[in-house]
Amino acid sequence: MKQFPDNFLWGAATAAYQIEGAWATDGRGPSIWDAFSHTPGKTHEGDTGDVACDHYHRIEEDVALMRKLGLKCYRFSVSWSRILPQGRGEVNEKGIAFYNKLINTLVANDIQPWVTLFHWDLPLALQMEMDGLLNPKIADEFAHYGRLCFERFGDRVKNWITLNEPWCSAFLGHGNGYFAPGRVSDTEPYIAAHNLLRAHAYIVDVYRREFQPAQEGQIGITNNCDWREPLTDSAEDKAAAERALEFFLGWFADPVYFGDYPASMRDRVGDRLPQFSEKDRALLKGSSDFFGLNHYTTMMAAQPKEEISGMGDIKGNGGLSQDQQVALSDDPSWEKTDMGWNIVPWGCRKLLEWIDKRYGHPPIYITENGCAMPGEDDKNVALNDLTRRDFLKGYLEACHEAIDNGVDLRGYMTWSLLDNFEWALGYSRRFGLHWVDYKTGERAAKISAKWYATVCKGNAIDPEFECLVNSSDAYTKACGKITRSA
Ligand code: PNW
Repeated sequence: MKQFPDNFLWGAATAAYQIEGAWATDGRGPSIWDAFSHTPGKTHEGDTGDVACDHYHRIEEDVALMRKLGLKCYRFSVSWSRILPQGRGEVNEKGIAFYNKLINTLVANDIQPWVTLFHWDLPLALQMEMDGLLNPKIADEFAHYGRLCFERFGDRVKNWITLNEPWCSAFLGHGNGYFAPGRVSDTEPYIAAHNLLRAHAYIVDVYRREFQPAQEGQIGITNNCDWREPLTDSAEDKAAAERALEFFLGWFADPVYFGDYPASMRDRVGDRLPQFSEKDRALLKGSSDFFGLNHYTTMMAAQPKEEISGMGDIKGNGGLSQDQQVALSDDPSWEKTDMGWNIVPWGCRKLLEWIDKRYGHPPIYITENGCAMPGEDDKNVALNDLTRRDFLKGYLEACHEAIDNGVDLRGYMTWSLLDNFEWALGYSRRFGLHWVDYKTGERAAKISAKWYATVCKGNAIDPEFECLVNSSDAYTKACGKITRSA
């Protein structure tokens, strides 16, 4: 039995564009992801988020699923262009009403809302009028939008995440062009990242000065990072692995904790890496009340034998390959998910410990971790997802070990509550604890959901439930035991 600390926060996560649908309903304005997914060739089979999981029309049903899981919190994002269709100016009250209804339903069910302000879906108007993240003035637009959210929702929302994975917006959106707005450049990722960091700092400044004293919530940023394990014990490979982590996570977390980019980046990126003004540096340093981490996988890192050129692909180095010069590889013994991502639970523990050490023992929340598994278009395969159950169990055991080793891990939110629109891969990858029939909108709990419910309700990984999940009425049985012992 692996018991978690009292008050450990169990949750599940989603993002607006991936689940809501209703893309042109009730006055919502378009975002860069609407434009991108509607452009031929950009997503798997031309899939879009037009309907997605139709969550916009299924609040009660989806909160009921969360309730059944025993979630203590639910992380979702606000679609900026649903509440500000032009990105600024006129407020769409119907959009506000939708989020009010969601928040009220969560609160009524004792589930804490964790709200991400920006999960990549920039209002299209701001892309068209001012080049989106490339314009330094975008940080002020972020701050205005943040203020609106704090004003309208902050009486009930006490946990805010400014940005989700700015690495993805910067590198996949402006480096290799794999995500919206689909730009390809060796310089723009650094500019987009810089403006996102400034945007984060400005939003936090607004919250801390105007809202936090009365609303008493917390605010932070969520970054994503894989673990990089040195391929050999050589000093070169160890340095390469460290450099890879600095280019991936240090790029975004060093400015937030230390006020500037890692020295390894300054050395290698040179003039293409922007400088922070004194004002921005001061606002950034110490601008996160907690460390939000999305973690999915691990790769081996080594000093390359030959100079690496080019940008790097989606499995890339966690930044521009040509700048980092790190050679990545897989261990042949590792199993992979349907994303091709290696399943390496100990990498999660090592990353948590690396963060703990580098950033001075911050409170950490894992705000995403999960997996896509193959064959799950078939409902039967999906509902018997013992592989996902094992994945989650492995990663949670690693989290437990990190806590034992002194890491201040306070919560874990799995990705994702539902199968959903997996960005450029459309509906071809399924990460959900619940299977979704995209034709009818039907949801069905997978075995992993039933198992995760035992963890959330018991605040523990209890080996007794491993056999129970194989039985047909696992939900009732598993949950029944917890009720009796409580
Ligand atoms: C994250 N990569 O995205 C996002 O926060 C989610 O919206 C997404 O559905 C989930 O992870 C699963 O992919 C990522 O290429 C997308 O390394 C791509 C990468 C990392 C994270």
